[in-house]
Amino acid sequence: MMEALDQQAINILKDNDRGGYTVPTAGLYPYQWNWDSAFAALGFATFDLPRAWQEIETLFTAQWDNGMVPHIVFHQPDEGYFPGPDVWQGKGPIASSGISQPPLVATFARKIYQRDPELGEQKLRSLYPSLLKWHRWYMESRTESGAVASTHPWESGRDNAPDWDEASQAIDTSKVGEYQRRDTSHVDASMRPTKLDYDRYLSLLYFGRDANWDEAEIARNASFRVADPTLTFTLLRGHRDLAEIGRMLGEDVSEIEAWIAALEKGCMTLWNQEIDAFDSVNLRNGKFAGSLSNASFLCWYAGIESPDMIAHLERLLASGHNIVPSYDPAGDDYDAMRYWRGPVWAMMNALVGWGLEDQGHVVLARAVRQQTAGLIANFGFAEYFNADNGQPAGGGHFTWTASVWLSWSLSDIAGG
Ligand code: 2M8
Repeated sequence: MMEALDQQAINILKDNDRGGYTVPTAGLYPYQWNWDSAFAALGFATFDLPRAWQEIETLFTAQWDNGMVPHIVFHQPDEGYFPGPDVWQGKGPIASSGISQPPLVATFARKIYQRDPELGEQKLRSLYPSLLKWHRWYMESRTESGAVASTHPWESGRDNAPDWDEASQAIDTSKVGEYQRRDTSHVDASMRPTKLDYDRYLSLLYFGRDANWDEAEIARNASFRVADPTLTFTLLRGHRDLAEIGRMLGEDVSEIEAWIAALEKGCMTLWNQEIDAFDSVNLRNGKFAGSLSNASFLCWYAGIESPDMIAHLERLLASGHNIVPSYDPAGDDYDAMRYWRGPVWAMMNALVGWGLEDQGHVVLARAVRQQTAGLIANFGFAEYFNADNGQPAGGGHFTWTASVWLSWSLSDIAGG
């Protein structure tokens, strides 16, 4: 049975391959997404290394002159997704959105390199300047008060997380006008963001676009700017891996070492003593969101220890919920089925689990891995899973869930 699941996962990646890049799932997400592609590359690396590298190379063909790597690359027009390229009007060499997404690529490229160092070194030598430029863009344009700022809920990748609720109240939606959503024609509306969420997403998009995606103008005047654990922890971890890559290539990595030191200190600005957890901060008024999310548990992935976060994870494990829920089931805004407000995401579990493994928390790492394997084995390769009962939710036949299955060798542990 487990071999059958391995084969299913391979088939999902092959089915979602559009020639050089992979869509997250057909229909709902018909383009190339940034952090989804990082996972796709890891998945491909288990059976087709050249195709794994190609995924990353294709993503970087969309890199902007300022270093930003967009969150969506619109390779082929598709009426099935909104908002598309005509709405975003990105400024890169090919049609794209105007914001980025959590930078997983340096870390995952290093993992892929380790499978074949000879091919890997050749690939990394040509990718290294582009990776460096992207990380530098994050440090220069987005690092504020120590941590990394998200300019749009879509940039953090956790679209409708409770983290943004308070900060989003400042977004003026009065001029958004009429538009036609496409997502709710693919999946049930109860599993997706609300109409108010979408009005806000569009208002922020229009602001950035009308500012010609000028970072300084967005930093000064956009109504939304939130320091976020997803971006901060993934960038810190990405810097560590980029520095290792640079050393392997014989580069001077002192600039990256300074970034690591800055973010090690800066990520502590996300520590909210009221909930004893890493949290998001609204940079417009300094308020914490008060949200324990699955991104709070990315501290180990970033190489940051925290006994309090261990205690939270143990509490969640003991609570009987599926772990790791995207929002604390004990919190007021918990919704077991609605996207980033409760459900479990296999790809976030992988980041949390790999962080725990790296930091030597083997028992907890095994628990996260085992639960992730169980969810997929029982409920399939869903986009995400109900945190109360494991029911599959959102899109199916999903690239990053298949990639997690393959790259975390979940067939070795499922049912065990
Ligand atoms: C979701 O976000 C997109 C917008 O970027 C959407 O809802 O249309 C998020 O889960 C995001 O993290 C993910 O990268 C994307 C594709 O899987 O879908």
